[in-house]
Amino acid sequence: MREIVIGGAQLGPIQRAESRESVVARMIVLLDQAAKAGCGLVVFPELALTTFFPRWWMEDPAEVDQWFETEMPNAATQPLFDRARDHGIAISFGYAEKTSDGHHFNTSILTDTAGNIVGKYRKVHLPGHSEFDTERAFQHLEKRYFEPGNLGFPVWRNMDALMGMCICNDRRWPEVYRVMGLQGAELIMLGYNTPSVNSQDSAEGLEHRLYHSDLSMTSGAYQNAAWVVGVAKSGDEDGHPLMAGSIIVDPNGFVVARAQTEDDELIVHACDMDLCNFGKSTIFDFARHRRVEHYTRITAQTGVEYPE
Ligand code: CDV
Repeated sequence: MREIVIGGAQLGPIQRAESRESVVARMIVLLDQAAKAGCGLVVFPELALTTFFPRWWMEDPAEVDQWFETEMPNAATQPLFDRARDHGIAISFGYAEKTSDGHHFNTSILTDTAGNIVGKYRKVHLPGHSEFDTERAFQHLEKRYFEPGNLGFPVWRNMDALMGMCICNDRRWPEVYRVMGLQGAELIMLGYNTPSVNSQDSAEGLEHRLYHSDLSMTSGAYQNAAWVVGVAKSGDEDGHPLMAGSIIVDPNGFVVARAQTEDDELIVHACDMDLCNFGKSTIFDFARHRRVEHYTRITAQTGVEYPE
């Protein structure tokens, strides 16, 4: 048995005016709860340190850059790293990264239990658009503010397990899980900011969004015999609702923990990495069963090519 008690630390809304220091204080409260619950690893959402700023149209590069971190850890996040190290808890969280040579990415990092960064991932699938869209009720400008990630989908050995990360929209693409599955991933962590419905919209709309989020993660877990931990930033950010629904999924595709609120909330499950062994050695024994000669379209084309 290789058990890691994992916490999914959902964050409620972060208003545009809220400082990083204030958000980090909220994250530390969740971390302390996780320590009490015996967690060895805690996963926080995508862009955990700020509001979901890609909804705002900005033209001035200095205004854009205020949302980005140029180093990690930095003054605002050092207390989070310190508390995690004191508790002996590994953490993963997302933030907007500006590199020393001026590139902008939507990034997640993973630490070991001593607070050292052992993995970095940069979001590959950027949803939305890059120009102001007059047809939209609100903007989704990830394609404007970020470049597609350039690190692929690496998997790291950490805490005697094989761990990978992806971010939000990535979770909807089966290729993401499979590329990590092909490196033996036993745990895939991700955070998300997914727009929800407004109060005047139908409840069915939210039900569908939650279902599609679950479906993406449960199928990714099952088809690669890996644990998946998906953590939301949720609730109303300056009038823009984000859905909740953070979950922990076992390697058989079953949801074993689920958030009940749209606020700061910790979900916890004791995840045995050895539970991945059965699926990886039977139905999803890739080496025995995959037929790559028939999969060439997957990397040879992006859009649909219809038959004559
Ligand atoms: N932050 C995201 O990537 N959000 C997308 C929305 C825009 C569809 C998501 O896939 O949840």
